[in-house]
Amino acid sequence: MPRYWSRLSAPTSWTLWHERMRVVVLVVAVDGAAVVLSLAALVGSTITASDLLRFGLLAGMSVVYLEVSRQVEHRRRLLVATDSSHIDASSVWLLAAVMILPAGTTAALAILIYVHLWLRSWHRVSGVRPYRVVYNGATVTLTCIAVLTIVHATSFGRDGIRDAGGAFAFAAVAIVLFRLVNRLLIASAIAVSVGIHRLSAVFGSLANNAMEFSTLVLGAATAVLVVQVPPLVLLVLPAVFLLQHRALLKQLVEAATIDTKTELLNAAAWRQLAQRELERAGRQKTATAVLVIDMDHFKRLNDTYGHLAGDEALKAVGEALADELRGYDAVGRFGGEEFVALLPAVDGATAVGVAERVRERIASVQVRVERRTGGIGTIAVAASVGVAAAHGGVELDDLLRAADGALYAAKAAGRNAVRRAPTQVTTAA
Ligand code: GH3
Ligand code: MG
Ligand code: MG
Repeated sequence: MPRYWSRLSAPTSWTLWHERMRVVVLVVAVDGAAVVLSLAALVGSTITASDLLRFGLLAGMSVVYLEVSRQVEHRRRLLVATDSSHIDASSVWLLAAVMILPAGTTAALAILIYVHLWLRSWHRVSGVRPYRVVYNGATVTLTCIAVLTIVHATSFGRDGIRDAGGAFAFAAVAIVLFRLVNRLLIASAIAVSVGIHRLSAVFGSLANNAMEFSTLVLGAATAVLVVQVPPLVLLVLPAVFLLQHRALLKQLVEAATIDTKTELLNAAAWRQLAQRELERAGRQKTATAVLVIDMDHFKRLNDTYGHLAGDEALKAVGEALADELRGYDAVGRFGGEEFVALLPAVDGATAVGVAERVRERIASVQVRVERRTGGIGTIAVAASVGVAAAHGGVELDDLLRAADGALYAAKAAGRNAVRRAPTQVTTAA
């Protein structure tokens, strides 16, 4: 038996069964509901020959798209260290199906797309858990059935596409419902498994929503084309590929500039941004300050609570820094347990005040960790901050050296402290 079948068809070996009880219940309930409702939809739908043709067209497009995009996907996985699986274009075909097919064929299309994705893509990716793929497929199938049910219960029928005004209203309603129902199902999984800590966990990030909106609009256009001028539906494919490349580009830029542990800038990206800010300060003769922030006794924290707890602490401190500093302050992780912030148009005295605020904020961070004895506990962390400031253009390394010296003084003074370089930094011409 091929490896992918043996991995998928052995649900007893799924890591799902090691999850908490409520996660298991949610997954089994959603998967079960998707199966039962899909069967009911298949049995209950009257499927005409033209429905079958349209189904074949959409299924064909989804298969062609996935087969061609596998090359791009393969390269993306080599370049981007992320466990996020396939860049998802399936909602193009599924939204179109919701708008023009009966529930039975729509559910069948959702299942076909997910089985194809599994066979040709996901099963090769290490770390992709089969139960999650099945759960995603189930939520998408349920989304389709729910939206179809709502749409058909209202005045929008499958013939709502015949005139321009009707098509526009129908598309708008279908897009909004599709996104809402899908996010609701995803958010409930997040709420049950890890809890909702941020609003973006419910609604998704802005970039993610923009991408999904474009995908769904293409789906609506596909529906109109399938009904009105079927041959032109092929024109949708290049547009979907463009969308995929757009998403790919965003991921590559992020991979090159963002520190995966803290989601702050990585050292190289921070340096570039800092250098640009200093050049501007040179031209405009304005002040610039740098904070170098080093965690206190971090080795001890790692030794006592383990490396994973250390990573959680870095993440929590990164969040605190991003929250405490302004949007245009460049904040980065310089390596290890050391952070840097460049504050444009801030003089030395003000920077000491900011550094003091940052130090207090870090000291108030409570990191959630799993105790070795079981259960969740919290640990406190602290950091020392070195501050250096300059007026006009200086070399970044001179500024960093001065801040490092100040950091050393803060450590020597007993840690959890702020110190400022004794003199303003200048660079010999
Ligand atoms: P000090 O107060 O003098 O700064 O003491 P310290 O223990 O923080 O300083 P030291 O430089 O001796 O140790 C830094 C430690 O940070 C060593 C390393 O194990 C840990 N560390 C560096 N990078 C990471 C990381 O990415 N994750 C975790 N968990 N630990 C890290
Ligand atoms: Mg340290
Ligand atoms: Mg250090």
